[in-house]
Amino acid sequence: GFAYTAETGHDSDLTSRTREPEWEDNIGYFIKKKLSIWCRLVDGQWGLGTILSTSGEQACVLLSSGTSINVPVGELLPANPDILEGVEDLIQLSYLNEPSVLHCLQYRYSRDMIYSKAGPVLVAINPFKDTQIYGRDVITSYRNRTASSPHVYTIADTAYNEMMRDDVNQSIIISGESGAGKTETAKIAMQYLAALGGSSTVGIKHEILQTSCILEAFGNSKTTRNDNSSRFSRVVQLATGERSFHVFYQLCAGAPSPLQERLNLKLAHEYNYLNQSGCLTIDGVDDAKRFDRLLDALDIVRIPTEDQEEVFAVLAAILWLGNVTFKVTDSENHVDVIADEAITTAARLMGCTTNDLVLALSTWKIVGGTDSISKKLTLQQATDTRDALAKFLYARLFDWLVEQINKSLEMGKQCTGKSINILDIYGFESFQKNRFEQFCINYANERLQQHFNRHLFKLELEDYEADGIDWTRIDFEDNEDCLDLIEKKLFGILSLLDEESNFPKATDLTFANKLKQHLNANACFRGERDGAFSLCHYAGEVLYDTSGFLEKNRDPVLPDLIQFLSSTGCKLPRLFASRIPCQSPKAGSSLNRMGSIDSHKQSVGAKFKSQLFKLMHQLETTKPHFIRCIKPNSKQLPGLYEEDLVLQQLRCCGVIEVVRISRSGYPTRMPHQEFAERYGFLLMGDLVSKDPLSISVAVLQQFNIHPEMYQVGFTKLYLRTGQIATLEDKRKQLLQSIVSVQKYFRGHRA
Ligand code: AOV
Ligand code: MG
Repeated sequence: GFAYTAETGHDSDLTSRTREPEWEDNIGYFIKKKLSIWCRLVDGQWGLGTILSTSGEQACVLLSSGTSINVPVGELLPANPDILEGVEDLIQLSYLNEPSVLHCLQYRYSRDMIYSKAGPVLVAINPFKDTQIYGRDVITSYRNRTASSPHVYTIADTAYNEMMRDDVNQSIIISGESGAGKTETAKIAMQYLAALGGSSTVGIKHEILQTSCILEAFGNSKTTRNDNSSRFSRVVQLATGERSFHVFYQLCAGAPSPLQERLNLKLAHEYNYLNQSGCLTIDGVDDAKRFDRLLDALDIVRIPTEDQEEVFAVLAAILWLGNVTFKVTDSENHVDVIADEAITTAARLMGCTTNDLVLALSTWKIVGGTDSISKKLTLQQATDTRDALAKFLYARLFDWLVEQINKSLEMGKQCTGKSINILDIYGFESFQKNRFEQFCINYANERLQQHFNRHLFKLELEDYEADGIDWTRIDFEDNEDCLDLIEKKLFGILSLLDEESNFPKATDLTFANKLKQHLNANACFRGERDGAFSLCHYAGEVLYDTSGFLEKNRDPVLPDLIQFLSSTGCKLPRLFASRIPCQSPKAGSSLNRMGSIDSHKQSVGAKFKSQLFKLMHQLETTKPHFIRCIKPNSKQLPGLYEEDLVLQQLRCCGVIEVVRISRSGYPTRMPHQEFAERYGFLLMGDLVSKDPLSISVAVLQQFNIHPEMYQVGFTKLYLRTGQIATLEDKRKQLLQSIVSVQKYFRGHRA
């Protein structure tokens, strides 16, 4: 619709231009009309003011605080007229620059309007407090359409309606940095969808909501950035002030005494995997109570009691494994396992004999043909093996749980055959030091961005095609180049990484050199010094440090250890059954344990890529809806809006880009009728005989709007950015002159 009421002026000489004029060309106009501008201050912040005068490249600016300063013209940007203060959709802003977007979001945030739109995208700013904008009554008013302001509920509602109407699967894609509110947002969306289910699906409703309790207990932990962060591998090592997965503390605090006895459970501080970070509790969280809730949730999702018992046994086994210690037996640092409560309990809980577990943790069995030899491990190797086993057990446990939950939900589903997927995914990251993890995360986001661009492009095209508009003149950006750089089969970053990972003498530095050698000609790539390289992502340039790339790319998980244990007749918990390969360990498995990639084994990078492709494939069959979560401050506090932090996220999640893309075609669309009513009177001559479409065309011609700047559709007029401003200005001038004529006459009558 039409939402352009800005009082902005452009020189009328637009005819020779094919692009929106630089705003600097209009500074004279801003001075004359005393229009607001943004001025970058010495501290880097933006201040509101008006331009008093310019001389050369310098401008004298009167700030709203009352002081006047001299700044280079380049530090000024146009501000939006007051009438656009706090608009619901950033697309409505006449001037789309960073200070304007920041200000608009801040204006809304400070009034508890934490949701805004950026074209088709919902922007959610974490309030870090209870905002009273959720719950049954609010859900009802969104369902009845008595409420319509931007909200997760509108997104969920649209997804549901489109699923029912078009019989197409939907997805809600939620991204943002750690602590931005992705998981909460996903829960809010689920709440709405569950409420939509109505009374016929009460069972499902309850179940779906319970799954987040289970997934959070097993998948989340306290980090310094978020007390309830969605994490995956932090079983064996913790940073100060952080915790391992919630479920460990819940189990230790809340297990009823029979279970406690069976698992030989101690308090959390007695386990090495939990006591190393100096942080065992979270303010305001009662772990024992949470354990009771977890038990209820597991029941509701129909995980049988025996399976629940096994889950807890595996958790306890992991904790006990962490307490297993070694003593050095010779000058070469070879070790024996210390025979104590830790190793015996861990072995019992894992269903194997103490002796087998001791062997698994302290020796390598190298099998060659029919012979096999045992070799003792060094302290480092043994510790790594122990930790790898703990991580593997946990990872497998988590996968199994997810499988069970999905199965259970599947059973309860009243088959419509259609689904709404909710994707809670880490956002683009750019730190001081960016490593393999950031590389993977950003790669995933690059793919999601492409998905997003294509979707947006498609939406636009549909609109244009329906209205008979020639869309070949619309340029859309694509990030194909960057993706290509990462994914190309020959000489892509991932394939070069795999190549180096397989090469025994390779180091991170040789990898970095190889990248430089093959990719330096690529515009998205730049080889830097000290083994670093930078990539031009859609959200900005990121400098990566290659140290650790090779090691992390080699799959560290050691299923052959589990294989060994099962081959000894170990009765591992049943939940591992499907994952244990049935053949016995084969020659060369020791090589795996030294870290190089077996030809049939996928590297971490390759696995990541194939999982990402699977995900994208799944998403492509759905109609996507996007939510970008923003963290307003790094202190997890309400009411605090740190401009720099917000801006950096707006750039990273591409919010500004989104608005730009949405506006890059013909962002102003107005039905001919509406256009004719608003501007028709500007025409000289007779209007009565003309239809709205002809009036539109006549208005455009009279004001010399260049044909590049608009297209005439069957039903609507499509205008490039800024075009309507000229017409608005003329209209305003004419109206003002009419008003002054009227005043003049009224004055004379009096
Ligand atoms: P994340 O999922 O984006 O981080 P969460 O969804 O866990 O972040 O949100 C972090 C915290 O912010 C929550 O525990 C709440 O206290 C608060 N919060 C978020 N959204 C809201 C909201 N709409 N209303 C009130 N409080 C909110 V991570 O999983 O760390 O990337 O890995
Ligand atoms: Mg999360």
